[in-house]
Parts: sequence; structure tokens; C-alpha cells
Amino acid sequence: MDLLLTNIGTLATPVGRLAQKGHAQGQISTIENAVIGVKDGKIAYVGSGDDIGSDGVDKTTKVIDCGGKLVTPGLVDSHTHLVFGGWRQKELPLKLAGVPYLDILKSGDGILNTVKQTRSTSESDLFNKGKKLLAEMLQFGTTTCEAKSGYGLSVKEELKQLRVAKTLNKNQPIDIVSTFMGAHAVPNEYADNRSGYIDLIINDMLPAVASEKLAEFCDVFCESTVFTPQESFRILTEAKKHGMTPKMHADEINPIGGAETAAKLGAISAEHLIQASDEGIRALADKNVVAVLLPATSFYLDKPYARARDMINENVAVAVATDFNPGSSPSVNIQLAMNLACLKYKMTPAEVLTAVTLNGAAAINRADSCGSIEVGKQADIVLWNAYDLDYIFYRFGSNLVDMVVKNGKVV
Ligand code: IZC
Ligand code: ZN
Repeated sequence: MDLLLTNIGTLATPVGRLAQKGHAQGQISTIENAVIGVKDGKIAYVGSGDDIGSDGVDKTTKVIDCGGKLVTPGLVDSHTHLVFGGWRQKELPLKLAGVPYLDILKSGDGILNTVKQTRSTSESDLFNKGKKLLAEMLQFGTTTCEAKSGYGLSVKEELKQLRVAKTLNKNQPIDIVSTFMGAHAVPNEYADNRSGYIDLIINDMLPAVASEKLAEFCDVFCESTVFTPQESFRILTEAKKHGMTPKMHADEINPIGGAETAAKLGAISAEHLIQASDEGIRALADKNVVAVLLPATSFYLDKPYARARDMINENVAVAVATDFNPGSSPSVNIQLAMNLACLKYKMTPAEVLTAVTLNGAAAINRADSCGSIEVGKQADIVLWNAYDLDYIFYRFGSNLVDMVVKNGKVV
């Protein structure tokens, strides 16, 4: 064994290699007085008491006494817009004056402001900024994250953003899973020619991203005044032909049938869903689409919270993520999203734990390699300054992570 974690007061983890939905979302495994053995970066043993498995301990084994504290899987942040230039604190007065998020975008600001700043930032500066943000995420317990492009909005600039994500993936501990999101907004130079921009995405961006293998997923901001459900359907159907799996920003601000469209596409996930209709929720359940809910965005935009309980009751697998981005959720703190999911969605601590581990992993097609502490999975582990799971949902505002293990290494 390379690493042995002993004296774990409570080991709390979902179980399995698929998203958990309905009642099962809250059925986690809890082992008291647990032990975890790690070999070659993978979980090699999970047990309790003094039993440490057949592999045993030798001189090279690093043994860590967890002091009776709580251990969970590493957290999976399944929705972020990680790589971008600049920030948007200048929007704060507009927000306070009640100017709606989509009006800021319509006026040529918002996302388009970040596009301007991202285009004028070099690849190496974007890399350095991303690396600092990832270090902060890791401290909050995130061991895997998704990263969307969508602040380049030209072939060259989208590729630049995605290459930065790829380089970041190789140069720090967090695993980064990339999503191409050229359909995040229509850039200024196509303001009078939106169909021309959609053609550019389909004819130029998708083939370029696919040929450099820069993204596993393709996402579209399906929203009124941004991309319609019909346009989203067309773009994501083309993305599938290039081997990218569809995701969708759906029904965030206005109910326009986004959830239904995501289901029709067979998307792996539909994200936000604040305004998803009853039919939309049922369609997600029918097609096994993971609902990626983003409570920090509801908080930050002062919007309603998605109907997580209705989704769980309808058998939709729910994931929870930060939506980290410079506009509507400028926070990398996944613990804040967890607190809000519990208190505002009324999800139980066990349901939220599943939402930020196994179901998050399922939303980015990683449920077979991470998202739970089970033999054979990556040794991505969080030790908490807590003695039980409820405590981390009860306390808020502090970083309650004590130690993070990524691929078997203390980081
Ligand atoms: O930069 O505002 N919602 N896209 C869709 C965002 C938020 C990111 C942003
Ligand atoms: Zn987003």
C-alpha cells in the first residue's frame, strides 16, 4: 500500500458507477471507524476497524491518522467557465440598480465584455490565472472540474481557451474535463448576422475543436435573446457528428423548453433549469439526463432556486456545481454551493454529497473513475474538519477542508 488513511471517524460516500436518482440519491454508504488503502493512485482497500486488507503496510507506506474525522470522495465541480480574461466587478452597480443579467448582455457588456478581455489576454497569462484559481478550488475540496470555453467566439480564440484548459489539466492536480461552448453568445462582429455566426460554429469551430481533440462535450447557452431551442438543437446535433456529447444551459432565466430540447438531443446533462417545466423535468427523467443545478448563481443573480425536490421526486439525477464564471457566479467555492443546495433546495446532506461527487462525475462522464470511494476508482479523497456529514452543511462561510488527496497524493 502506498498510502493508508486510518482512524476515519465516518467515511461517507455514494456507491456505484452510475448517477443515483430518486430515493437512491440520498442512500449513501457510511462506515464508522473506517480505513482506506491506496495503491498506484487508486483506492485499493476500504474497510473498518484494525483490518487494513491483504496488501498490508511496509516501510514505504505513508500512514495518516485521520483523527476520527469525516472523509468523503473528492468533490466534482461539473459546471465551470474556468478560463477567462479579466473580471466584471464593474457590473456590480448595475446589479444593485436592478439591471437584469440578460439586459447587460444585450447592451454589449456581460459575457461580451469578458470576450474582449479574454481575446486580449495571452495564452500564458490565461494559464497563470487559471492555475491560481484551480489551486483555490483544490483547497475547497474540488479534485475534478469541468471547464467550458465560450469567451473566444472565434475559431482562433476558442482554440486558445481550450488549449489553456488542456495545458492546465497537465500542470496541476485537478482533472479538467473540457466543454466547447462557442454558442455562449453572438460576438459583436456578427451582431447583424447571427445565422452567419451559427454557420461559423458548425462549419469551422466544431471541426477545428474535434481535430485537435480539445473537448469531449459541447454546450449551448439556450436562452431567450441568446440561442433558441431550435438553434441549440441544430448546433448540438452537429457537435454529436464530431464525437462531442451535448450539454445545455437550459431554462435558466426564462422557460423556453430547454429541458425538453436537452432530453430530445439525448444530452448528458441539462444545466441551471431554474424555470424548467413539469414536462421538461419528466423528459429529463425519461432520457436519464443529469440535472446540473447551480444554486450560487440563483443566489448571486437574486433569482429563484431550481426545483430540486421535484426533480428528485420525478427520478432525475441531480448534480450541484459552482457555475464559476466572472458574471453570474464569481466563486470557486463548491462548499458554498453545497450549503445553498441543502438550505435552499432542501436537499439532505446525503443527497447533496451525491450531487457533488458521483452525480457530478456522471454529468461529465467520469462516474466509472471518480465520484465515490470504492476499490478501483481514483484515490480522490477529502478529509474534513468535521466529525459527521451534517456538520459541513450546518457550518457555512468557513473552508472546512482539512486535507485533500488527489490520485493518491496529498496535495
Ligand atoms: O460570463 O456571464 N450564464 N453564461 C451563462 C454565463 C452565465 C457566464 C458569464
Ligand atoms: Zn454556466
